Amino acid sequence: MEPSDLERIARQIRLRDLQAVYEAGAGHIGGEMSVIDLLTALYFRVLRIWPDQPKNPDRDRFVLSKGHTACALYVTLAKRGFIPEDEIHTFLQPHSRLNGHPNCNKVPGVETNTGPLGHGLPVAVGMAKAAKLSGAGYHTYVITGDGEMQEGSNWEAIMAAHQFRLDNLTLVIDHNRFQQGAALSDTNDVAPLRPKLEAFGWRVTEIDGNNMHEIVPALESRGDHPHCIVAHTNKGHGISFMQDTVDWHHKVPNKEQYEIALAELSEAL
Ligand SMILES: Cc1ncc(C[n+]2csc(CCOP(=O)(O)OP(=O)(O)O)c2C)c(N)n1
Ligand SMILES: [Mg+2]
Repeated sequence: MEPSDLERIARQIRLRDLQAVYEAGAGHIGGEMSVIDLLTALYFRVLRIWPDQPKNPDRDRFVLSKGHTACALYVTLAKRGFIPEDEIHTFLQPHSRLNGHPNCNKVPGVETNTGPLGHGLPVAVGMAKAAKLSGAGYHTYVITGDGEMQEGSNWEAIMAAHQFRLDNLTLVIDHNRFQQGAALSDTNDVAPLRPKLEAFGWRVTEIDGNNMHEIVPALESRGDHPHCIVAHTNKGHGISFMQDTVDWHHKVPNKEQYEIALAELSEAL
């Protein structure tokens, strides 16, 4: 699929995500809008996956470590055919399998449970190491938040990935410059990320993480080391009044805000 097709799909996913968060009255809309272009490129171009065989052993592995943005993953999985599209209406409802954080025992296509930050990358290192041990050809991708990179467990995993020579692992950091209720720079500022990852022996690519023309080649790039993509994104991307403010980590739009956001995203379709 070409970048222009991917951009169209990402706009549709953004719109459905907004509707789902508004209907459910909860979600993490800012970090969902920042990560949707990355999810779209992965699921509609890069990942070797078969929605009718979610456990096929040859599938590429993908871990959404920033599990609070589960709704964006559900909408993407539904659009790709892993779950019915009309199931998105059940997001956060009693007895729904679409919980606030992804559960691999309930939702086909979810590789591992996430939500407690700082665990997805260590698990992904295990998946990539397992492929090395067994000779499997799959590639492992993981997306973390930038606030999430404050968790020390990530840095242990980063050291291990280098030690294990995991050239079959790609870490994407959704660098939207905000975490929960604060700017990254006002809390525990892990930026700049590139020199830190390079010092740990990783190959690093920096991209505009809301631009398909930069996302696709970065995700498809292969080399001799574990690969980190520092994806510069905008928290709330696509919705003017949400973009780049600290307010929209998990705030839910009121009716008036919803209609403005809906109009902006629909216009882009
Ligand atoms: C271990 C842990 N501590 C705290 C939280 C609560 N929490 C949920 S999201 C979040 C901020 C995450 O920021 P970031 O990783 O930058 O995500 P994004 O900006 O992409 O939403 C926090 C502190 C959590 N889920 N797990
Ligand atoms: Mg962030």
